Amino acid sequence: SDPDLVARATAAKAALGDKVFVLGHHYQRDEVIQFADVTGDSFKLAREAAARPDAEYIVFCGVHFMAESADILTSDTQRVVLPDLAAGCSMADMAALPQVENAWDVLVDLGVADRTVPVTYMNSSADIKGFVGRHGGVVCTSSNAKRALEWAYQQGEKVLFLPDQHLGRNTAVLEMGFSLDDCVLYDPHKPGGGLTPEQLRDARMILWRGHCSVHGRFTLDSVNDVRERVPGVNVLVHPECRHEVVNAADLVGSTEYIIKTIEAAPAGSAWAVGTELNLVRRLALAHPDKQIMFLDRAVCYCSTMNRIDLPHLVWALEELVAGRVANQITVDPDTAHHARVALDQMLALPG
Ligand code: CIZ
Ligand code: SF4
Repeated sequence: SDPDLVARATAAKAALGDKVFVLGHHYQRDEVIQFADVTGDSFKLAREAAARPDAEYIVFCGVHFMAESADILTSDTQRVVLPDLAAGCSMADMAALPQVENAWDVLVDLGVADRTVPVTYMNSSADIKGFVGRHGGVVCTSSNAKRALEWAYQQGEKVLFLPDQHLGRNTAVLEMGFSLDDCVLYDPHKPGGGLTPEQLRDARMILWRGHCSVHGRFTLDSVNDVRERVPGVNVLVHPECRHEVVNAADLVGSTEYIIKTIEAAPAGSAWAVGTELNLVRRLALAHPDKQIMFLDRAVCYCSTMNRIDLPHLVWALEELVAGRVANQITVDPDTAHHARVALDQMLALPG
């Protein structure tokens, strides 16, 4: 990266000292990750921020919903900064609050809402987490989705799973023994979700029609192709991938699981990894004794994650040095309260 920008970022961090804490999501660019005080997935990062109450400024190198979660979990005196406000998440954007409220109204009209528990993936806006908290539901991550769903099915008979259809389906079918027919896909752009009242009444799992534009790109062909090219390769994918991809993979898990698996892998082993490319490239560089490759031949970064680059980070830090808090992310107190309820419910999950 540009030596002048590296020097400026270093100087700004030094000037701010313990007042600033920089969080770097695993999918961030190398030029940004080098300045992260801690790296992790969105949930780990939000908790790290909350565990540092002395850090007045949390600079979140990640996407918007992650900065919101950090604002919800940190104290009122801590301020969360997102270096580029355009760093959103296409998956989180696929579930807007009015759409989810509409879907709930459909379930109310059918008389099944009181038996339905909403569960939302961490990758959703604070508004959606707040909705879920208001309706007795829970947040989940890709590492505790099964436990969250097991809890939800103790509270009710049906789950409305937001916003990632793939995480919901993969968890229900591959980890909980549901059949594909137990799941229906609710399309927010169609009246009634594009489903008949019978389908909505019978389904145990109502999956929101959302997906990750990065993980959704891996196909069964990507898996077959790499197995042909690299005999003995282990295919390791994130549960945001399509069902047929996860089904064909050898191992599936969260980013933290992917990192631990690669770290523990024997020298000489070969791995095709189906997750964001910045992380896969860093894993390959860190483990030259293992053969680590991207699952697909095409390059796929998360374009919104990549909006946070070194110039944006330098700008955000230098603003703080100048006494200005630019790009602060705040969640209104009422939404934050209910979102916190759903997050705390996740923290209270057994196991
Ligand atoms: O796909 C993502 O954006 C992930 C893995 C987010 C997260 O929870 O860290
Ligand atoms: Fe959203 Fe997918 Fe990017 Fe993660 S990788 S921030 S889920 S678009």
